[in-house]
Amino acid sequence: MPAGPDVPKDDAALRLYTFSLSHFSEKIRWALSAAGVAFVEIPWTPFFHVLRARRRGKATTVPVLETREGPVQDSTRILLWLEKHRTPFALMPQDPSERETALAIEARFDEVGEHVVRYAYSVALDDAESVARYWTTDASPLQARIIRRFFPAMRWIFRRKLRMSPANVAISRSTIEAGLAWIEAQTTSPTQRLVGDRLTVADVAAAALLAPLVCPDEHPIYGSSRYRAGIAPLVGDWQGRPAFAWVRAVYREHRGSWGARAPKVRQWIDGA
Ligand SMILES: N[C@@H](CCC(=O)N[C@@H](CS)C(=O)NCC(=O)O)C(=O)O
Repeated sequence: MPAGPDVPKDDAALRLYTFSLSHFSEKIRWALSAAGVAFVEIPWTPFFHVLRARRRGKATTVPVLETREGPVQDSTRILLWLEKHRTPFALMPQDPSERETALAIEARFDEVGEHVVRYAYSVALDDAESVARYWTTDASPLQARIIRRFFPAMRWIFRRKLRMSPANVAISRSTIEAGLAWIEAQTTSPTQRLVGDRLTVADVAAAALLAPLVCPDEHPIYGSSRYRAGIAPLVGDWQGRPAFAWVRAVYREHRGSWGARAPKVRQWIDGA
C-alpha cells in the first residue's frame, strides 16, 4: 500500500499542497516548520495534480499554499506571503540589505534546483520500479495502478518536459557544480550560515534544493537506501566536498521533524 496522505485535522491551519518527492516542496515544508508556522501538508500525486494545481494558480507546480486570502503558488511567492502575513517571519532577515542578499541567494538556488531535477532524473528514470515508488508514495490504489500501467509513456513525457539530452545534462551538472563552488567560497565551516549568523531563507533554499543530491538522513525519500543507491553514480565525485558537508550540517542542525508521515514514507520507498 502507498504511504497515503495525512487527513487534515485542523481546518484553521494553512494547507500546503506538495509532492513528497519534490525539493521545492521540501523548501517550504522546512521553512514553515523552522518558522513555527502551523500547517497541514496535503501531498498530491504527480500527473494527477495538474487540474488541482491549475485550479489554484497559473502553473501546474507544487508547492501551493492555501491561505484564507486564497492560494499562493511558487515557493518564492509563498516565502514573501509568509513574511507579510506571519510577521515576524523568523527566516527573513529584518535588515533590508541582508534581506536582499538572502532573497538573491534563494533565487540563485531556485535556478540550481531546476537543474537538480534534470540531473537526478537523467539516471533515476532508468530504474522504473524506484521511480514508480517515488511517484506513487501518496497515490490512491487506482492512481498507483494507472501510474504503473502507463509508466513508459509518462517517463517519455517527463523526459521531453525536462528537455533531457546529453548536452543539457552536462549543462545541469556544471550549473550544480558552480552552486557547490559558490557555497564553498562563502563558508569556511559547515556551521556557518549564508547570511548573518542565523538560519534564513537562503540556507533553507540552498540545502533543500541540493538535498536530492546530498541525500540527508532527515529526508525520508532522499535518505532512503533505495534513493541513495540510485543517485550514487551521479554524486560520487561530490561526496567529500565541503558544500555537501555544509548541506548535511544545515539539515542536522535545523531540519527538525519532516512530518508524522516520515516513517511510513521511508518504509514505502525501502520496503520489499
Ligand atoms: N518555481 C517553482 C518551481 C516548482 C517546481 O518546479 N515544482 C515541481 C516539483 S519539484 C513540480 O511541481 N512539477 C510538476 C509540474 O510542473 O507540473 C517554485 O519555486 O515553486
